[in-house]
Amino acid sequence: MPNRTVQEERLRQRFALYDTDGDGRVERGDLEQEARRIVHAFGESEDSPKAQALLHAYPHMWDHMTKTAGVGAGQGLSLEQFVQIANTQMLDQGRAGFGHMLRPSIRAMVDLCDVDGDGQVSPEEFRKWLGAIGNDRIDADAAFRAMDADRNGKLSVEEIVAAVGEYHNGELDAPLLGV
Ligand SMILES: [Ca+2]
Ligand SMILES: [Ca+2]
Ligand SMILES: [Ca+2]
Repeated sequence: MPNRTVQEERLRQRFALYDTDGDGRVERGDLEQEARRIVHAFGESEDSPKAQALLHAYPHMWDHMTKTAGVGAGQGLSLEQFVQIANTQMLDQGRAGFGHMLRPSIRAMVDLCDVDGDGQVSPEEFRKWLGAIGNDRIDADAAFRAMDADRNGKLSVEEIVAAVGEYHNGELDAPLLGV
């Protein structure tokens, strides 16, 4: 049984993360800025292919969300609108719906922190990820274990997509991953 209170609290956290200029509304520009901040935190040049993937994926995810909700492209969302839209999309698309919307951003984040180039995230690379999104106070190893569904010591894109969906459904205690 999904816990609505936990779900809403987590959406609030996501909203606060996205609202980079802190004006109480999330706009496309907030997402562009957040993507740029992450790219810089990884020490990546903005014109590298990996950086470009994230710089495109973030606003694109926003466009998808607002388009699905029938909100005009230039409009920002209030917290209430954001929570309502996200809840509707999760209900309509099932538990993994939210995660799937985030897949291109998750893919781009995996590529940015993938130092050894195996397409997956090692515990070390995961710490780098958390550092880049400024969430380095949590127990990274415990979070990693919780997300590593097949327990092979690496996080695949699919495992991360599933974890984000479960997190927002209140089923998994993992950190907010910044995507
Ligand atoms: Ca804003
Ligand atoms: Ca890797
Ligand atoms: Ca795994």
